[in-house]
Amino acid sequence: MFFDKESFKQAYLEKFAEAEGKTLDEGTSWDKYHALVLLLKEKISLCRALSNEEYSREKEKQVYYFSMEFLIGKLLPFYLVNMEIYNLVREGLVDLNINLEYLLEQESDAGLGNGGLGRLAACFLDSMSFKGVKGHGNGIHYKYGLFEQKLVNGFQAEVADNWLKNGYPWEMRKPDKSVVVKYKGKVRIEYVNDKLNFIHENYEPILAVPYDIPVFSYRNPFYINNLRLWSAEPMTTGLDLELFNRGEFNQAISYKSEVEAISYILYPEDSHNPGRELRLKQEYFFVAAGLGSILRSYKKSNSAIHEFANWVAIHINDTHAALCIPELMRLLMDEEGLEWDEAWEITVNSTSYTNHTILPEALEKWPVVMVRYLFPRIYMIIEEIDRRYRENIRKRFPKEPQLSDQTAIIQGDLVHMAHLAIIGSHSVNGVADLHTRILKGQIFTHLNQIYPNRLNNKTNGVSHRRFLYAANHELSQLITEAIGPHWKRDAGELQKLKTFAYDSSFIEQLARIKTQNKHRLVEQVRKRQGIELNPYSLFDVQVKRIHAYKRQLLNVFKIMNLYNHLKANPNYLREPQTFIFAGKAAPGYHYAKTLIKLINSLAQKINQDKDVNEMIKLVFLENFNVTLGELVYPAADISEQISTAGKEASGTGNMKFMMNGAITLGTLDGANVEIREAVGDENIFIFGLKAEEVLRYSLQSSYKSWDEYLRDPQLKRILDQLVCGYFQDVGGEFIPIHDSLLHYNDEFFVLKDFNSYYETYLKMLNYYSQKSKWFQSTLINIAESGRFSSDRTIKEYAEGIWNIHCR
Ligand code: DL6
Repeated sequence: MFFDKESFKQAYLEKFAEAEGKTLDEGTSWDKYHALVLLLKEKISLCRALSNEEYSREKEKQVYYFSMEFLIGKLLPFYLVNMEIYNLVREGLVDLNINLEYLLEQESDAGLGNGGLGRLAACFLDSMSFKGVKGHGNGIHYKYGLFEQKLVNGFQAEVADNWLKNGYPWEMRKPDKSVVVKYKGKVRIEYVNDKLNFIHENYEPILAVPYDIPVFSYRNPFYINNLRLWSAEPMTTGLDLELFNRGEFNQAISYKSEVEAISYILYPEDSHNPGRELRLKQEYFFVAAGLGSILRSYKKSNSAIHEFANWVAIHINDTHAALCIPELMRLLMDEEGLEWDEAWEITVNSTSYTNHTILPEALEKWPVVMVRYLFPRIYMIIEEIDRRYRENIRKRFPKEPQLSDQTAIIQGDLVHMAHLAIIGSHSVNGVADLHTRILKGQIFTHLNQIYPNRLNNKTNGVSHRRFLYAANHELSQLITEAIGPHWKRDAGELQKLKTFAYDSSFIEQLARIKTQNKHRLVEQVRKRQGIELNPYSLFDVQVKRIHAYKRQLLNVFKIMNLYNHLKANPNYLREPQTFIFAGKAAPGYHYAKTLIKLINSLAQKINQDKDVNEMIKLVFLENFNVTLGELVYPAADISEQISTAGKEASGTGNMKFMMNGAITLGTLDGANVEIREAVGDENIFIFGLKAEEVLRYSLQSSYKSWDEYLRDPQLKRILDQLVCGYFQDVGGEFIPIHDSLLHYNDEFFVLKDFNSYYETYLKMLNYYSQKSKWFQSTLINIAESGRFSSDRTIKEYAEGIWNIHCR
């Protein structure tokens, strides 16, 4: 990239003058940031041009990862680290009187995702590039990302995330690569030369224009992949000049606005199906645009359409992209002239699907009428897939006549997208062992019987280069000094750290770095929210989307209980503690928003109470995003992973905390189960019902939350405090929470698990007071976190699903 600081400075000054047309002194921080990104992008483009030559010389299979969400966060700091020029650039800029930190602040934290699913997609992009997989992202160029969260009087308020307001210098608009996406209209069927032709007429054409973002992974200039995000635009200007000239401005641009609405906003829902037409239009939009462009470029370099599946893998990230299946069928039959059977074989062989949730509300089902109206030809194909599927199942399982109905795609007046995705893919994977077992045994039992080899597990992973190497400089340095630098390439090498478990100086350094990272976070919290935290206290952290099944409420109850005890006995706790929450609630999810208010009301009460606030503090961090996560994970001591067992598909925050040395307090849910296997019982704190027990209670309806309330005086007191004027700043806001527990029988077993959670927490506090033991456990967590790197996951996807060998 740059040989030394001087050559960087020279290149930077030239780029600045050329791009900004002013002197450095006149330049704003944005100008300086902009010039730096342009300079790096130019270098990346050069590498890419060279690697493209490689591509064509050495033909390799390409993967396209279709996802509605890519939560990529900031690219500049990560790419500087990946290019190993962070210090060189920082120092070069210092010479020019520029502070790199200010420039980093200029970049939008591109929030094109809601949570785990979108961040996973971004980690996969990094690992695909790193592992030498030609794997590209395909998604939507949302004008507004996930909303910005503000706290107003303790309530969540949502502000549009205008991440593109100054432009986004990493992206490149590619109008010449646009694709026309067709909605609505009618399908006319012609019979010509013994062949049926399907002609889509009177449709509404929308132009899908791609924006490309380069994916540059750690020291790998040879595999610069592409994240392609599609923006919806009218075919022509979209402006009706006649109406405009008559002064009818709104009508004049109404068509343009209607079209652009398709890529306007990321739905702020992760497990609630908004069920709106626009969302379904979005799903088809990026599918049709992506596949159209893939097929076009495939045909440029390869004329044999029947070999498509040997060279192209289409991966659908949850059912949001399941329309890939009928759309690929349409392209292969209507545009390439293949017969049904061959098109089907190619489609199934090239497509694979990942399921990320078992929550029934997130398993998409779309009304037949809506699908048929928006995409008439696609609906015809879905109907035909469904018809052939039913016929085949009736033949294969004559003694089980109900099987075809139970597993069909069209069920009554709904299109079952997960069934479509399973039937039309050669591989379906869950995201953690437990999750996959639940998919096989409870959710898709019949489909698993029909396709016994199709369902498989690929436990999630996260980019250890982003969440450990780049996010935690001091710890990374310590690790490198101890075991050498190779762990950045092979996270499995972290295991070597285990030899330091009894090295007291190493253990002390771990403790020192943790405190340093707490200082960093404390400073940011002071700056952003004006709240003073104690960097010498234990940091107990729960950051993730706010959802009933993730049970932030259980954590709140723990804090209320500690507070109650502390009021009665000031010596109840040995060491000061800081409780940290962060996360967004879907705007329409009233319960989750009430939880945020509850946390903030409790924070107000505790933080203002002089009797306790030397010992406990509670803070809700505003606007959780990737950048804030990178600050929080390194500072945490306790990682709260307390979902109701069986409900969290995997979790990935648990992995990010672990690699930064936080110790998990969790249920046997999702990937926590595998974290326990990795670190051993001594280095994790597990409590609560197991998934089988939760299932048994639910099936037998044998759980009575009232019994728990009546049995446990601590719990009774807390529940009463929720609704009896204990929180002075609210009226009856918390009654719905109280009712969900007692009148609706506590769906997520908060009361049932409370005791075990609280007892386990006290044990953890006791363990924390034995600092050398605690930091030994910290070390074991870091050392065993290598298996949760997305490099491992991508290798498994490549070899087990996409049939690609990777390094
Ligand atoms: O697989 C990534 C991530 C998991 O770690 C979480 O456990 C899971 O809740 C999340 N799922 C979703 C649901 N989206 N849909 N549909 O975000 O996926």
